[in-house]
Order: sequence, then C-alpha cells, then structure tokens
Amino acid sequence: MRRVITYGTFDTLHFGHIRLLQRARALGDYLIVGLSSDEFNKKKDKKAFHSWSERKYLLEALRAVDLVIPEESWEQKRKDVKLYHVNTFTMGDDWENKFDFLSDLCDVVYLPRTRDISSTTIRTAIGSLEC
Ligand code: C2G
Repeated sequence: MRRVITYGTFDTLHFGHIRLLQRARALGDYLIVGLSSDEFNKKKDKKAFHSWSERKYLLEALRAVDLVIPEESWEQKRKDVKLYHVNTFTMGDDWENKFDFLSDLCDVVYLPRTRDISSTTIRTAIGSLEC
C-alpha cells in the first residue's frame, strides 16, 4: 500500500482543493491530510472561515481522503512521514521546493495549482453579495 500525505488549511473547500486531493490520492492507495489547526493558521497569518472540525468533516466526506490529522507546526512533517510510513509527500506547486528536505524520507511531488480559484476570492465574492 502506497501512502501519500499532504497538508493545508482547506478553508471554504473548492474545486482547486478537490483536484489537488484527487491527484494526491492517485499517487498512491491511501491519502493522509494534515489539516492546519486554527492555532497553526495564526502562524500562517490565515484566519479560516470554517473551524477545524468543520473543515475536517468536509475532507472526511471525500472519497479521496482516508485520514485527517491535525497540522500544528511547520516541524511535524518529518515525524508524520515516519509515523505513518508515508511513501509520497505532495503539495501544490505554489510550494515548489519548499519541502525538498523530506526527499531523504519519501518521494516529494509538487502538483500544478488550479488557476483562478482560492478561498480568498470566494470569501471576497461572498462578502460582496447584496444580502
Ligand atoms: N491548492 C491548489 N489550487 C488552488 C488552491 C489551493 O492546488 N487553487 C492547493 C495548495 O497548493 C495546497 C492545498 O491546495 O497544496 C491546500 O491549500 P491551502 O488550504 O491554501 O493550504 P496552505 O495555506 O497552502 O497550507 O504545511 C503546508 C501548509 O499547511 C499549506
């Protein structure tokens, strides 16, 4: 069984996220998602619209996702790769080369980011709608 891991906030889940998760899952047989905690989001200067448990619920509803674990620090990736016997680490290519330090432990794959969609644009668009 080839095990894949990826990380992110996955706020206002959208098709860019879904495409990333589907391609990540297709790199193996089992996909683990390290989901950024609300506390860790503060370190990333992000404030998610949905709580961690809401974002976890949405991810767990996806066929592509097999396990959701909390992402609480930048440093946990090496431990996670070893703990979960991960074969492949993957992220969107906006992170190109940022995680190459994991390449002694597992394959590192950067997947093309989906253009013209982001949680920020969705939140801005919703905010601009007349209520
Ligand atoms: N993504 C994508 N296409 C988009 C938007 C996002 O492929 N239009 C990908 C990103 O490249 C990332 C994943 O979806 O691989 C999750 O994106 P975010 O929720 O924005 O996560 P991010 O803030 O990049 O956090 O330790 C890693 C960090 O937690 C990543």
